[in-house]
Amino acid sequence: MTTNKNVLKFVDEAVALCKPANVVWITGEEAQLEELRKEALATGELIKLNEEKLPGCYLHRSDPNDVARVEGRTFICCDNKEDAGPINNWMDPKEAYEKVGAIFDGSMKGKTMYVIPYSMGAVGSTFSKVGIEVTDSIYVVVSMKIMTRIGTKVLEVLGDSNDFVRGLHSKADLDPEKRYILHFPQDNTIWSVNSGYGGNVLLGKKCFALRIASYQGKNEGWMAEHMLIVGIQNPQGEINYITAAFPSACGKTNLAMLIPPKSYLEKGYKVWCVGDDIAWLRVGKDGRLWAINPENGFFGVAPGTNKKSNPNALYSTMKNTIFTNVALDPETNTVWWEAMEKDTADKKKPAYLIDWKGNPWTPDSDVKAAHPNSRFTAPAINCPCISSEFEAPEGVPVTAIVFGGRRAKTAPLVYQSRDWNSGVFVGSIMASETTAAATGAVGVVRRDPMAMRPFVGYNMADYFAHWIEMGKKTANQPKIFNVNWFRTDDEGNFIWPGFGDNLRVLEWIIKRCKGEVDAKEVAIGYVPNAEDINIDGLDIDVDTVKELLSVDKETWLEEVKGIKEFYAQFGERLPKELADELAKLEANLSK
Ligand code: OXD
Ligand code: MN
Repeated sequence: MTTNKNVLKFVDEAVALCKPANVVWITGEEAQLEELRKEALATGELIKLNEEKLPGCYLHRSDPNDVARVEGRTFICCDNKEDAGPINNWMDPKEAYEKVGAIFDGSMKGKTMYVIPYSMGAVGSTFSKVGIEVTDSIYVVVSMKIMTRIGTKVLEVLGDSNDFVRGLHSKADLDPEKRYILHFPQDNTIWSVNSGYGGNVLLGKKCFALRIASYQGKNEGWMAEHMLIVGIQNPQGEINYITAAFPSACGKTNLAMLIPPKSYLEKGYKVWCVGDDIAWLRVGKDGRLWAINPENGFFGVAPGTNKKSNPNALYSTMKNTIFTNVALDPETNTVWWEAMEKDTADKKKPAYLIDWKGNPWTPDSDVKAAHPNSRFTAPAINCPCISSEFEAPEGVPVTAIVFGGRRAKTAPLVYQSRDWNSGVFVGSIMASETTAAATGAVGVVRRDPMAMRPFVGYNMADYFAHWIEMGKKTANQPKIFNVNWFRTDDEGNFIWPGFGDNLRVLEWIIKRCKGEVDAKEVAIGYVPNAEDINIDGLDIDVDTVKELLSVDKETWLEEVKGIKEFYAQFGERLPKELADELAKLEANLSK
């Protein structure tokens, strides 16, 4: 399929190591993919769903011990430990190749090896990058078809170049003790073994488009970020693009596809989704930051998604989608997950289902029908509000960057940073309660700078420095904000309605960027005057908005202590600009 010597050498080496029975190159043609789906149906790797109700859709169940990203077993393998930094797990590359090479050795005996050429970003765009993933999993092949652009056309664009990311994946025995997700940024290489979970094995996504790409971006002068990209069209037809970084499973897909509140729809507001998880950002000729979504599909969290919370996401899953670890309704041969009952007339859960592990389930069962991190892998073109710029080779210009986390108290509904560097500081101190997207305890507050804690492929302090550098290179900088949709009252109920109503906050953000609205300066930056957040048609009053926007000095002084502890681990490598911002914050709070 190619004469590219570098690609052939990489595949030959993978064959020599994994010793598959045969090798199949993925061309991207539908006939080949259909054959593979049939094979997966025969082995039970995929289950065909109701062709009338969910055409082209399949259910996949991963091993119950393999349902989320494994941050504890994810490593950055670079020569110097200090270059991986204090947040990442580090392994010496030589040791890693030896140790994990022994696990790969013969792992595909009797199996087929699939070679998937793929492009992150539109094929052939100067912003895009090529990867080759070698895998023994049909689930990976058919999912990569949805999440990236694959096949012969990618090899054609690559030509003789050696500029591609080498990805090697084997399910091996799915042994959690021998599960490793390794990144070799200096070699443009990813090794993933003993897992079949999307975030660990669809190597174009977290492994390449964030961990390896963040390293490439640092060296090449651009940024790879864990951000959605959304376009907000006002009644005059003008579209402003916002990128937003929230930790995993904190509502990026919902914000990227939000349906405006009724009064906004009536006025003519529209929302366009460019991406829901990853943005690659570069400085354009006009001095603005431009963003592309390198992905081709959505790997969204299923539970919680329904016709009310995110109709666009739900609609996106109605055809050519792979569901993983959701429940099966055997009567209709369709899928189900928690919160689907919330938008039905009787609000009742189905009487009988097969749960995500394949066991019988009724509403009386004391387990969830779908795994909390069950997913849909859906083509982006299915989304009713997909942006006309989704494939634009140069991407879209960014008006505002928004950071956010899941915080019950501390952070106000929205605030604006004073300038670029204080915005970098705001991103660097992000904290959030953990979710089911990664293994480990759920609901524990941890620092998750720029929502990139699990995804920076090098030292986090150098990553902060790269952000500061990018600010210097960007003549027309976007403004930087922080939002928190998750503030709770004393009874623990969310105060802000969230979902579509978040547009009310985005509207204020855009007005700020255009200098159309004033704000109040407080210790942490600028907060809105409560009257400037449009609450027409909402059940809350101005006093509640004031509460949502309040900044409690004592809570923030505690926060400062946490930030100091967090920063301390970076030692001398922490950019001075951030230390200065922290000192400023502390001084402001002590006034
Ligand atoms: C994801 C994640 O799957 O962040 O997007 O875990
Ligand atoms: Mn993500």
